[in-house]
Amino acid sequence: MTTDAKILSALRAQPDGVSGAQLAEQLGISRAAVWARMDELRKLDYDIEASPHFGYRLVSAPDALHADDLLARLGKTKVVGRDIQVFEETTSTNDVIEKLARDGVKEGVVVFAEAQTKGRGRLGRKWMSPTHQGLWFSVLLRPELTPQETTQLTVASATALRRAIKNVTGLSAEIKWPNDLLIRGKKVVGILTEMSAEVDRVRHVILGIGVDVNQDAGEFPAELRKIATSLKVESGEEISRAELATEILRELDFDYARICGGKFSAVADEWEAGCATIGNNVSVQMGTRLIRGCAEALDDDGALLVRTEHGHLERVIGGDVTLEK
Ligand code: BT5
Repeated sequence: MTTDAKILSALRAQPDGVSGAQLAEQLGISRAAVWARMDELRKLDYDIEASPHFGYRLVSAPDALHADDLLARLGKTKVVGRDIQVFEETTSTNDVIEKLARDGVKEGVVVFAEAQTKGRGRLGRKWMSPTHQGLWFSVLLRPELTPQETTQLTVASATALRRAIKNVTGLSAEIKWPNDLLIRGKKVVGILTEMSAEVDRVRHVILGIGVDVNQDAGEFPAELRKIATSLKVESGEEISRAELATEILRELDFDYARICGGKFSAVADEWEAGCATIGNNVSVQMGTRLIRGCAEALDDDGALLVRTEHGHLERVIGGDVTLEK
């Protein structure tokens, strides 16, 4: 943790105030150095009160994402969020992680961008990533999975995101296989899983996650208004993106540990319970092929099992699913 992350962490742990002397001792720096760091944090819009009696007190934090702040809020995790980087703007956070992966960086690093100029969905589709309004981020993972098993990670991400959204906003989102979370039928989260693999071994997986947080309904472009929503629209309240971000990373870390520990079936059970797809009639567009049927379950790799109109059980590992009414 950086010094600023440690300071923010200490301020959060003692909301009534912490003395300069105590901070200096805890951090192994002089009181003057603590004072100087507080000044820098204030420049980043942290409202930090200083009084001779109570010491330093964190009154409020800005809504902007700061790596130090996120690390301080998150605390220790097993893998996800071991390192966090925040960019004001980038093409796509998946691109940034791809570079880090090729440089041999360890798994668990997370890259957030306040805005993406080339945010992408699957099959070259665009992902709108307006400045400061959502969470646009990617996670580098190096799991010991076969390429076929990586769908498990998309499934795990969806369950983790669902829990985090529930914990922070109270909202219940529904999962739509394989990579969407919906609220009242409208998309609020999209997940893009990209990987680099050999025939039977995964080199790395990049989980790219987009969460619509604080947009107002009218701020979505016309083509998205009918199909997309934000947590603010659904809850009627502005959401702290930093709080949501750390809750998501914590839940992702938990589910990643479950997957790595061979407990995918527990994740899959939870996924099925929160899933709008299972038990429903669906049509699935897979390239040029369209199949229709009833989505019955997930298999052990996270693929969707669809009983077709002709009674066959089809294993679907990719494609666009539409829920039939
Ligand atoms: C997805 O693709 O849903 C995956 C989206 C992943 C975005 C994250 S953000 C961080 C990381 N960096 C990236 O560059 N990407 C990832 P797909 O299922 O193909 O859905 C794409 C479709 O969703 C588009 O064609 C639009 O119809 C719709 N869409 C675009 N922007 C949206 C938004 N902000 N909210 C809801 N729907 C959106």
